[in-house]
Amino acid sequence: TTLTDRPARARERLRRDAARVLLTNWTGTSTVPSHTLYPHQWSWDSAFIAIGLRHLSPRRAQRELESLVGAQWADGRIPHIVFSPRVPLDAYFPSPDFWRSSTAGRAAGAPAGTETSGIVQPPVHALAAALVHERDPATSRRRGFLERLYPRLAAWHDYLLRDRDFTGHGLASVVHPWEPGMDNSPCWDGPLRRITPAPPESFRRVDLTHGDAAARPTDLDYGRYVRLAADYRDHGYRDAGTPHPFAVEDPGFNALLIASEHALAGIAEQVGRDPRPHRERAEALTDALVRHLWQPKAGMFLCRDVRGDSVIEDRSVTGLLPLVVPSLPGHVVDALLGTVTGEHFGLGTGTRLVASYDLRGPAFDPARYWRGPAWFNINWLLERGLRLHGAASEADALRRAVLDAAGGSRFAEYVDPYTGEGHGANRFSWTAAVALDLLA
Ligand code: 2M8
Repeated sequence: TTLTDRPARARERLRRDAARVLLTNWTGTSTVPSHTLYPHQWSWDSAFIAIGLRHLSPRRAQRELESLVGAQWADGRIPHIVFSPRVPLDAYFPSPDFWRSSTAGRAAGAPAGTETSGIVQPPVHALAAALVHERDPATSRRRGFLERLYPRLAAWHDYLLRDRDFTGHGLASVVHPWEPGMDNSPCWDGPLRRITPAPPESFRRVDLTHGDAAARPTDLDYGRYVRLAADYRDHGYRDAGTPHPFAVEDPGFNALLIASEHALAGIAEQVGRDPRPHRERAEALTDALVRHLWQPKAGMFLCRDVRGDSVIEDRSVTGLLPLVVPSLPGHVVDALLGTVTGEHFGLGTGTRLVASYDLRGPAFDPARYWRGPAWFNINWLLERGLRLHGAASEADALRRAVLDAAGGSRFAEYVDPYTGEGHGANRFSWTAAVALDLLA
């Protein structure tokens, strides 16, 4: 071995190990995030998984997204979990008998033959579909991949902007802390205080049989998650009829919608449809995002508590995700780049990866789920955003750090942003998937 071929061999080993994770977690029609902790199909996980899987099998990557949109509701929503009928009910909580989509969700258009949850996750799917297509356009065309996906992705975005724009700002609101994907982010602490938790004896937390309690949300959090989901279900999952006591305009969720709307314009072109409505919608969303959620003093975007009609002052990484938006005003981009490397997120000074929450924030905890640890899907998005806005050396450094941390933690679900120590599940699918993508 010479000194020069060592890195190449290390990359090849990492690629092989990441591929093995995705092959092991493939179920025949889709990929589980983790066989232990999350043994079903998750919405935004599948999008990131497809982005990695396209390098192993473009066809499988297409099927990953097709199986997810196959469970779409008639109102356009893509559910956050598609349950596998082969997995025992007690393998994950809340299970299909809690959500009862095929009965409770009938009026809102839930499918009859598949059990799903009734809430959603960040709309990163059109972006994933475009990237999957690009990897192998011939197979995609032969299979009619984009033709089948296009109307479903358009209906998904329509749902969010039709049924979830509670303020008239032209932005989508999330109605449950599981929807933005950052379950126990300190940003939700304030809005959640208004929610009466479901009694602890009314549910059983299966997650604690696989995960360390100190690295998971608390029982009090879970009581509130259960209450909100049960109330939504008991209102037939109809947004117009549900009071939605938790409603938040989240910048990351909306930024991904914008990136996906741009991707949808490209998809529309590929399938011979007019891309202009998508471009216009992406620009209108970008204006709304900057107008309502940009906070110049913080140097980043902050969430808005819709019910409390107030800004949520906590700095969460969700407020940096708009870096993936192409047409941001220059002053916003400059400020965001400063914040990524500044004292609150400290990339390149103290931490290896961008943390999920303000390093100086009162609630920061380097091990507890979305209250500080670094997440691989988020760092993949930030790497892309940095590159998009010309910060190539920061993007290169982040790419190396993501690959080191992914391999070093055996593809952990999340890591301590300072040390890279792994937490949560290992052999976690999106960690392997984004590593594969960054290696390609
Ligand atoms: C986590 O969320 C689920 C609920 O959806 C859970 O804790 O049981 C989050 O990290 C979420 O972002 C992720 O999609 C999901 C599966 O990986 O796990």
